[in-house]
Amino acid sequence: MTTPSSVLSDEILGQLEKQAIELPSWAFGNSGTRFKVFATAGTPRDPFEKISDAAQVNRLTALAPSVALHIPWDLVDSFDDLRKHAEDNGVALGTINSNTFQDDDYKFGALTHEDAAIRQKAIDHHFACIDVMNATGSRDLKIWLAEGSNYPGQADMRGRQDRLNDSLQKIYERLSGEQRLVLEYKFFEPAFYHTDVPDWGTSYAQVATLGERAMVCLDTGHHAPGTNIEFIVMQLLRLGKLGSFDFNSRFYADDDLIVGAADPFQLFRILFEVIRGGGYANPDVAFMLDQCHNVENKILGQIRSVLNVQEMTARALLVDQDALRAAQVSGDVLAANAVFMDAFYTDVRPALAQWRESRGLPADPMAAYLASGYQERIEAERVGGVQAGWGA
Ligand code: LRH
Ligand code: MN
Ligand code: MN
Repeated sequence: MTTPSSVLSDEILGQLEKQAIELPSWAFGNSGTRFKVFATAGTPRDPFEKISDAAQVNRLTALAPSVALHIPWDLVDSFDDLRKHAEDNGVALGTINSNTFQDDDYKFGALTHEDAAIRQKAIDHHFACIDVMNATGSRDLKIWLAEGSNYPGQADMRGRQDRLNDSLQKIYERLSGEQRLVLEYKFFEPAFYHTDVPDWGTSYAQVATLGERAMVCLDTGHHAPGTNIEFIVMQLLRLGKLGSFDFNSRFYADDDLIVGAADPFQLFRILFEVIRGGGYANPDVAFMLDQCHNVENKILGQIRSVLNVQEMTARALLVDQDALRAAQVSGDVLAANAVFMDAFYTDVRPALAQWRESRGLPADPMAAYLASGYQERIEAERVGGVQAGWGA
């Protein structure tokens, strides 16, 4: 029988120690579908409480040292105070997400709008986000655009692409120093006929014209069913343009379920290509979650998520690269596939639990959270938690 410690070598554990997964502040707020948002006891009432909850995830797993904010959902009077609160809780403020999808003015577009005044309003919002970044010390401005059209003929797709590039250029020019712009794509929703940034190719075409610090964000839930996402990962890494991941999982559309829940094998294949392409533990490729916990406990949902990423990373690191390469070169199809699958089927959980304990972390972070009393405390203290933002 294999002892847990023999499954993961010191070299692999050394790699795993470098893992950092950013949590989304909105995962801690109430969320739901367009049919119903279920309120949960203990839900944060403000961004400070969201950060406190995120810090629990990091305290128990040492995997989540930063938290992404969404503006205006996470607007506060003083970002210096929020930054200090995060630091006091052992985490940092991370990516700043802009939001041009909840304002009546943006009904027919924001950065692509026909009206220059509305485009400028959307550009100004991004300037305000950059001001926030300057206060929080954030590196990345993440832009996801809800822009598109519902009916053929409704919009001048070509003109919108040109205006988008012009708007992005203005935003990019406002960034300073090490700051980056990451442009997220999504194949549909809320627009159903055409979307202005529907795929990685469009995002790449747009950011490639901006400059070195403009990259693509790959949200795993934003592809048509059946898409080979790991191929896209490979290609963007090859082009040096994979800036960040929004991890989540899905059965149907943009379900925003716990990463690795719907298709663990897909997560393994993605992480394998990240490692193969030099994107692992590489500061240029940020790992983030973009999820909602509609019916499950939010803090536990986030703990489960980062553990899923850690487990699947460990398995991907287990792939015997030399054996795989030899089988590929010799055209041994089944041997190559077997090397791949051997790693995927290795249960790394006992070894990870043992390793966690050796580092002073709980072997079972989920159980440790439940035993900590934190959930009971927030349920007693907090009344009237906020929605994640969707209903706002
Ligand atoms: C859009 C998206 C994008 C938003 C987030 C709340 O579907 O993935 O990243 O900022 O959801
Ligand atoms: Mn996303
Ligand atoms: Mn999404």
